[in-house]
Amino acid sequence: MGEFKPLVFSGVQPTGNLHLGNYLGAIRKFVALQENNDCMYCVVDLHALTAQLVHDDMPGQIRSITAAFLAAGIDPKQHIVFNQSQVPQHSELAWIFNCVARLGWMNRMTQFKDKAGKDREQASLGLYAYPSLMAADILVYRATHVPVGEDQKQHLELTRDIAMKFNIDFMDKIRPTGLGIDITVGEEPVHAYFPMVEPLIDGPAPRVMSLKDGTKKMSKSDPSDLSRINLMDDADAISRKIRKAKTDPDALPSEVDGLKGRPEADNLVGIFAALADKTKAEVLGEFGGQQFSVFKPALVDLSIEVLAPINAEMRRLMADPSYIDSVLRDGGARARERAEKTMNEVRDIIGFVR
Ligand code: AQP
Repeated sequence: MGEFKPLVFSGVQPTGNLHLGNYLGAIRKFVALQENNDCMYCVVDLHALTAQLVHDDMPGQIRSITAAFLAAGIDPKQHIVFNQSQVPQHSELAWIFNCVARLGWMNRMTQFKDKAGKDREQASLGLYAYPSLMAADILVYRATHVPVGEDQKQHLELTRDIAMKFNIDFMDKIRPTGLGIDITVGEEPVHAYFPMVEPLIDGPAPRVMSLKDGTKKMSKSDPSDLSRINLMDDADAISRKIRKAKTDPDALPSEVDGLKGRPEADNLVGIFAALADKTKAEVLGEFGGQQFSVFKPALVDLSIEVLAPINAEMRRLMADPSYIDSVLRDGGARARERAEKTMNEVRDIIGFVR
């Protein structure tokens, strides 16, 4: 039995303002993981076309996500920071995965159902095939660990299904190449070319909810700007949004169980816990029995303390687009080299003449 070399990969779409959900659910985990892992962080610009085909300022959006990665503390020299469109191998592998994935699997994707809305006939083929491109983004590097928010869990299960089917269907072709590794999936021994990726979803805020509705996730595409805290919001905006955040009339409970059935309270406590690097129980230990009139100002202060330095650094970096572009070019070149190695192996496994 062998093991795949550990590699962390994740991506963020350049579709609008990054918010606290993207930061706590994804980017902050990216930073923590770089301590002990080889990491690749990607601005997934091809995915952005599934949300909207024509963007007013695509270069600006790509640079702002890159600036957020760097401002949060990702080291682009030690690790790889790049934008997806610089590595055409993602799209090539996605096509192969379109032929591996089954329609029945794709039809179960809840994010497609949510994003396509009622008029599915008008949704693009790209939106439907998005999870197959996401599988390719990860597997073109044979990445093993993927830090994401909870909303991406189903897409990562699909990535595992695609990897498993490829490994099984091509097992007899993989074995003679010597490129595969013997692993067990559940009870089943598999000679695998692609690893079974592990999602990294845990933490106190795997799903940050809207400030206006504790049952909806905080999202870039929510039409109400009051629903989210953007990483580019200044202190006044952060304060206004938290003060206006929906709550209920009761005091905070002293135990985590008391948050059940109180989605807005649960969300604000979760945000506080994540920002303070504490558990919800610890936060309630401090604020249990207090009214929101006490808790909200403390949350405002903490949010500003954590976000202000990131905000300032993002602004500084955004003022120097040529530096950001050089980071992406350098990362793109290093990513292409790795991706081309995988694609040559995949081409050989499939039997394409080259
Ligand atoms: N509310 C959230 N809580 C925790 N994590 C979240 N993520 C997104 N929203 C939350 C995580 O952020 C990473 C990047 O997401 P993305 O931009 O690639 O796509 P998304 O999940 O579709 O994000 P948005 O903000 O909700 O965008 P729109 O409105 O365009 O759909 C992912 O790891 C995601 O899990």
